[in-house]
Amino acid sequence: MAGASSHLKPLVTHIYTADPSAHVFNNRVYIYPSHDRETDIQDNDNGDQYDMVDYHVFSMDTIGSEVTDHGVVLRQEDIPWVSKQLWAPDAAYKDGKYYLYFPARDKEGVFRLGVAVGDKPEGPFTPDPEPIPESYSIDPACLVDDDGQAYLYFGGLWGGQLQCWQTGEYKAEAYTDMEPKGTVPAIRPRVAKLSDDMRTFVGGIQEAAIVDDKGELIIADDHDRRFFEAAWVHKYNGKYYFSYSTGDTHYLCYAIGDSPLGPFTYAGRILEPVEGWTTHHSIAEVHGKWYLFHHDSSLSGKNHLRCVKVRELVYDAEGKLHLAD
Ligand code: FUB
Repeated sequence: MAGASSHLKPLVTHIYTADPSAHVFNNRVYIYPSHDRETDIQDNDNGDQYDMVDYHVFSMDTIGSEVTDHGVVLRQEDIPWVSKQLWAPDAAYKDGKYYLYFPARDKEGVFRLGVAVGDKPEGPFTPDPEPIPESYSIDPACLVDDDGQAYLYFGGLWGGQLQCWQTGEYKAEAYTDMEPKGTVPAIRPRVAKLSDDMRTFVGGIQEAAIVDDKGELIIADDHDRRFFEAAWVHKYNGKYYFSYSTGDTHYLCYAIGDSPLGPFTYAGRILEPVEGWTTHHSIAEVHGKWYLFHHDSSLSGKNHLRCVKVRELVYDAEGKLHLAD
């Protein structure tokens, strides 16, 4: 089992990994991370330095046990619509198939979401030849609810281009504004229901509201609480926990709702800033305990060369989340 300070250690050190999406499939823990790589591209607010070209899958019996690297399961060169930047992925299981969701820039430089399908949780995954119709921005995260309905959450500001889609159409000129300012509502994360075959949206894309304890939308200037990227939804005691990164203030926060579509009421921070600019995570129950999977830059000291770590989480009597160690 994990030792007292095992959360300080990267899960793997032979490659750089980030944005871990963790799931238990067939009683085994699977992690779907980004695969960071060396580049000469200088750090910028666009995230150009995150120049990834493939995905690996990792698995282990349980937290603290030996990690298996299943190797490359999807390559940029095998996805016809992609030009660059395979960013944070997620995976889901439904009706005998495994689905790998991923963001990447299309040939026009616009971030879209793709899906690739496999027969096993460790892949390999065969990508659909086109991105998911209507999809945009980054960081897809999939929740398959208890009734079998699947939801895809997504969106990310700045280099993730969510600010370009405020009218429902891509406005390239909004790219450099980065995001609204002042007391107007902050840009909201997106959610869409997935079709039974998990490859298209049904019913359109909705904005998921994150509200304060008075029910007011979080405002644009509230960078300590507004959504930036890294959406993740898990279910606990019948409630939907929407967690996310605040980007430039470097927190992982969460909000709780009664519906998978929101609204979600802000509930606090899960993680204070760690080493490195980005923070991105997932939350999963593994053999009766809950864990936070996240990354930092401690392995390299460089923002774009990150490493995945895992920490235990506990709930208090009110359902609030806390780090266990
Ligand atoms: O890994 C590339 C990007 O950095 C992700 O898509 C964001 O969430 C941030 O972690």
